[in-house]
Amino acid sequence: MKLYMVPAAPNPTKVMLYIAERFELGVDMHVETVMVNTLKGEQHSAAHLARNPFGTLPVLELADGSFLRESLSIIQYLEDKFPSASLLGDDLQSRAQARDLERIVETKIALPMSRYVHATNSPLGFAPDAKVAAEIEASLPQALDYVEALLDDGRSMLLGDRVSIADCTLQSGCQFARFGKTELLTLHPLIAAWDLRYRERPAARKVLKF
Ligand SMILES: N[C@@H](CCC(=O)N[C@@H](CS)C(=O)NCC(=O)O)C(=O)O
Repeated sequence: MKLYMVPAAPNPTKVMLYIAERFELGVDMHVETVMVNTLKGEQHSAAHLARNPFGTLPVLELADGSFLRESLSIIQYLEDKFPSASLLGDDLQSRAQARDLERIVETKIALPMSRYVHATNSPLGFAPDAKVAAEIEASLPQALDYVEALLDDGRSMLLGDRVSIADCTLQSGCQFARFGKTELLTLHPLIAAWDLRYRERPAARKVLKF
Protein backbone atom coordinates (compact mmCIF):
# COMPACT_ATOMS: atom_id res chain seq x y z
CA MET A 1 0.00 0.00 0.00
CA LYS A 2 1.10 3.58 -0.67
CA LEU A 3 0.11 6.64 1.30
CA TYR A 4 0.30 9.86 -0.71
CA MET A 5 0.88 12.58 1.83
CA VAL A 6 2.57 15.86 2.67
CA PRO A 7 4.26 16.52 6.02
CA ALA A 8 2.64 19.07 8.38
CA ALA A 9 -0.76 19.13 6.67
CA PRO A 10 -3.35 18.00 9.24
CA ASN A 11 -5.21 15.20 7.46
CA PRO A 12 -2.08 13.38 6.18
CA THR A 13 -0.45 13.90 9.60
CA LYS A 14 -3.41 12.33 11.38
CA VAL A 15 -3.03 9.18 9.25
CA MET A 16 0.78 9.13 9.55
CA LEU A 17 0.57 9.42 13.34
CA TYR A 18 -2.00 6.64 13.36
CA ILE A 19 0.27 4.35 11.29
CA ALA A 20 3.32 5.21 13.43
CA GLU A 21 1.42 4.58 16.69
CA ARG A 22 0.27 1.18 15.42
CA PHE A 23 3.87 0.40 14.44
CA GLU A 24 5.00 1.20 17.99
CA LEU A 25 2.34 -1.24 19.21
CA GLY A 26 3.86 -3.96 17.00
CA VAL A 27 1.63 -3.68 13.94
CA ASP A 28 3.61 -3.05 10.76
CA MET A 29 1.07 -2.32 8.04
CA HIS A 30 3.75 -1.97 5.35
CA VAL A 31 2.54 1.38 4.10
CA GLU A 32 5.04 3.18 1.87
CA THR A 33 4.78 6.99 1.93
CA VAL A 34 4.94 9.09 -1.23
CA MET A 35 5.16 12.86 -0.89
CA VAL A 36 2.95 15.14 -2.98
CA ASN A 37 4.30 18.64 -2.38
CA THR A 38 1.34 20.98 -1.89
CA LEU A 39 3.68 23.99 -1.57
CA LYS A 40 4.60 23.31 -5.22
CA GLY A 41 0.99 22.66 -6.20
CA GLU A 42 1.61 18.97 -6.95
CA GLN A 43 -1.84 18.06 -5.60
CA HIS A 44 -3.23 19.63 -8.81
CA SER A 45 -1.01 17.56 -11.12
CA ALA A 46 -2.62 15.15 -13.56
CA ALA A 47 -0.95 12.25 -11.75
CA HIS A 48 -2.49 13.18 -8.42
CA LEU A 49 -5.89 14.11 -9.85
CA ALA A 50 -6.00 10.63 -11.39
CA ARG A 51 -5.70 9.27 -7.82
CA ASN A 52 -8.07 11.80 -6.31
CA PRO A 53 -10.16 14.16 -8.47
CA PHE A 54 -10.62 16.42 -5.40
CA GLY A 55 -6.87 17.14 -5.40
CA THR A 56 -6.42 16.57 -1.66
CA LEU A 57 -4.24 14.47 0.60
CA PRO A 58 -3.97 11.93 2.07
CA VAL A 59 -4.75 9.20 -0.47
CA LEU A 60 -4.16 5.53 0.22
CA GLU A 61 -3.44 3.30 -2.78
CA LEU A 62 -4.50 -0.27 -2.07
CA ALA A 63 -2.75 -3.37 -3.35
CA ASP A 64 -5.20 -3.72 -6.25
CA GLY A 65 -4.49 -0.15 -7.43
CA SER A 66 -7.73 1.36 -6.10
CA PHE A 67 -7.73 4.46 -3.86
CA LEU A 68 -9.17 5.75 -0.59
CA ARG A 69 -9.41 9.54 -0.50
CA GLU A 70 -10.64 10.43 2.99
CA SER A 71 -8.38 10.31 6.05
CA LEU A 72 -10.91 8.72 8.36
CA SER A 73 -11.86 6.05 5.80
CA ILE A 74 -8.16 5.26 5.44
CA ILE A 75 -7.82 4.83 9.21
CA GLN A 76 -10.97 2.72 9.34
CA TYR A 77 -9.71 0.51 6.50
CA LEU A 78 -6.41 -0.04 8.31
CA GLU A 79 -8.25 -0.77 11.57
CA ASP A 80 -10.38 -3.39 9.81
CA LYS A 81 -7.45 -4.91 7.92
CA PHE A 82 -5.16 -5.06 10.97
CA PRO A 83 -7.46 -5.46 13.97
CA SER A 84 -4.91 -6.23 16.69
CA ALA A 85 -3.60 -3.42 18.95
CA SER A 86 -6.35 -1.13 17.72
CA LEU A 87 -6.26 2.62 18.33
CA LEU A 88 -10.00 2.56 18.85
CA GLY A 89 -10.19 0.16 21.77
CA ASP A 90 -11.26 -3.40 22.41
CA ASP A 91 -14.94 -3.21 23.33
CA LEU A 92 -17.97 -1.68 21.69
CA GLN A 93 -18.25 1.22 24.11
CA SER A 94 -14.58 2.25 24.04
CA ARG A 95 -14.58 2.06 20.25
CA ALA A 96 -17.64 4.30 20.09
CA GLN A 97 -16.11 6.76 22.59
CA ALA A 98 -12.87 6.92 20.59
CA ARG A 99 -14.74 7.62 17.36
CA ASP A 100 -16.95 10.17 19.11
CA LEU A 101 -14.05 12.14 20.58
CA GLU A 102 -12.08 11.94 17.33
CA ARG A 103 -15.01 13.53 15.47
CA ILE A 104 -15.36 16.25 18.13
CA VAL A 105 -11.64 17.02 17.97
CA GLU A 106 -11.60 16.99 14.16
CA THR A 107 -14.72 19.03 13.48
CA LYS A 108 -14.47 21.50 16.37
CA ILE A 109 -10.69 21.92 16.75
CA ALA A 110 -8.43 20.54 13.99
CA LEU A 111 -10.56 21.61 11.03
CA PRO A 112 -11.26 25.14 12.36
CA MET A 113 -7.54 25.41 13.20
CA SER A 114 -6.68 24.56 9.62
CA ARG A 115 -9.13 27.22 8.39
CA TYR A 116 -7.67 29.67 10.92
CA VAL A 117 -4.12 29.16 9.70
CA HIS A 118 -5.25 29.61 6.10
CA ALA A 119 -7.16 32.76 7.13
CA THR A 120 -4.18 34.30 8.92
CA ASN A 121 -0.91 32.88 7.56
CA SER A 122 -1.71 30.46 4.74
CA PRO A 123 1.19 28.25 3.62
CA LEU A 124 -0.72 27.78 0.35
CA GLY A 125 -0.93 31.54 -0.17
CA PHE A 126 -4.68 31.95 0.45
CA ALA A 127 -5.80 35.55 1.05
CA PRO A 128 -6.15 36.53 4.73
CA ASP A 129 -9.74 36.58 6.01
CA ALA A 130 -10.18 38.50 9.27
CA LYS A 131 -13.89 37.60 9.54
CA VAL A 132 -13.23 33.85 9.40
CA ALA A 133 -10.35 34.23 11.85
CA ALA A 134 -12.53 36.14 14.33
CA GLU A 135 -15.34 33.58 14.07
CA ILE A 136 -12.93 30.75 14.83
CA GLU A 137 -11.31 32.62 17.72
CA ALA A 138 -14.82 32.97 19.18
CA SER A 139 -15.92 29.35 18.64
CA LEU A 140 -12.76 27.36 19.46
CA PRO A 141 -12.81 27.80 23.27
CA GLN A 142 -15.96 25.69 23.68
CA ALA A 143 -14.27 22.56 22.30
CA LEU A 144 -10.96 23.35 23.97
CA ASP A 145 -12.73 23.71 27.33
CA TYR A 146 -14.34 20.32 26.71
CA VAL A 147 -10.98 18.64 26.08
CA GLU A 148 -9.39 20.52 29.00
CA ALA A 149 -12.09 19.13 31.31
CA LEU A 150 -11.40 15.57 30.10
CA LEU A 151 -7.72 15.95 30.99
CA ASP A 152 -8.55 17.29 34.45
CA ASP A 153 -8.60 13.79 36.01
CA GLY A 154 -4.87 13.36 35.35
CA ARG A 155 -5.13 11.02 32.34
CA SER A 156 -2.09 11.11 30.09
CA MET A 157 -3.89 10.73 26.74
CA LEU A 158 -7.31 12.02 25.70
CA LEU A 159 -9.21 8.85 26.49
CA GLY A 160 -7.17 7.53 29.37
CA ASP A 161 -3.64 6.22 29.49
CA ARG A 162 -3.84 4.52 26.09
CA VAL A 163 -3.29 6.44 22.87
CA SER A 164 -6.32 6.68 20.58
CA ILE A 165 -7.22 8.10 17.19
CA ALA A 166 -8.44 11.23 19.00
CA ASP A 167 -4.84 11.95 20.11
CA CYS A 168 -3.59 11.59 16.53
CA THR A 169 -6.23 14.01 15.24
CA LEU A 170 -5.68 16.61 17.96
CA GLN A 171 -1.92 16.52 17.44
CA SER A 172 -2.36 16.96 13.69
CA GLY A 173 -4.20 20.21 14.50
CA CYS A 174 -1.59 21.26 17.08
CA GLN A 175 1.24 20.74 14.61
CA PHE A 176 -0.55 22.79 11.96
CA ALA A 177 -1.08 25.54 14.54
CA ARG A 178 2.69 25.55 15.22
CA PHE A 179 3.37 25.56 11.48
CA GLY A 180 1.01 28.53 11.11
CA LYS A 181 2.60 30.25 14.10
CA THR A 182 -0.51 30.50 16.25
CA GLU A 183 -0.68 29.52 19.90
CA LEU A 184 -4.46 29.27 20.02
CA LEU A 185 -4.46 25.53 20.79
CA THR A 186 -2.08 25.62 23.70
CA LEU A 187 -3.51 28.42 25.85
CA HIS A 188 -5.26 25.79 27.99
CA PRO A 189 -2.67 24.45 30.46
CA LEU A 190 -3.75 20.80 30.44
CA ILE A 191 -3.92 20.71 26.64
CA ALA A 192 -0.51 22.40 26.51
CA ALA A 193 0.87 19.70 28.85
CA TRP A 194 -0.78 16.94 26.78
CA ASP A 195 0.75 18.49 23.64
CA LEU A 196 4.27 18.39 25.11
CA ARG A 197 3.71 14.84 26.38
CA TYR A 198 2.37 13.62 23.06
CA ARG A 199 5.29 15.13 21.14
CA GLU A 200 7.70 13.02 23.21
CA ARG A 201 6.13 9.78 21.96
CA PRO A 202 8.28 7.74 19.57
CA ALA A 203 5.53 7.89 16.91
CA ALA A 204 5.35 11.67 17.20
CA ARG A 205 9.12 12.02 16.98
CA LYS A 206 9.09 10.07 13.73
CA VAL A 207 6.23 11.93 12.08
CA LEU A 208 6.08 15.52 13.31
CA LYS A 209 8.13 18.16 11.51
CA PHE A 210 7.07 21.21 13.54
N1 LIG B 1 -11.83 15.34 4.18
C1 LIG B 1 -10.50 15.14 3.66
C2 LIG B 1 -9.81 16.49 3.62
C3 LIG B 1 -8.48 16.41 2.89
C4 LIG B 1 -7.81 17.78 2.83
O1 LIG B 1 -8.47 18.85 2.79
N2 LIG B 1 -6.48 17.74 2.77
C5 LIG B 1 -5.70 18.96 2.70
C6 LIG B 1 -4.46 18.80 3.57
S1 LIG B 1 -4.90 18.70 5.26
C7 LIG B 1 -5.23 19.19 1.28
O2 LIG B 1 -4.93 18.26 0.57
N3 LIG B 1 -5.12 20.47 0.87
C8 LIG B 1 -4.58 20.83 -0.39
C9 LIG B 1 -5.57 21.57 -1.23
O3 LIG B 1 -6.76 21.66 -0.83
O4 LIG B 1 -5.17 22.06 -2.29
C10 LIG B 1 -9.76 14.13 4.56
O5 LIG B 1 -10.15 14.00 5.73
O6 LIG B 1 -8.86 13.45 4.09
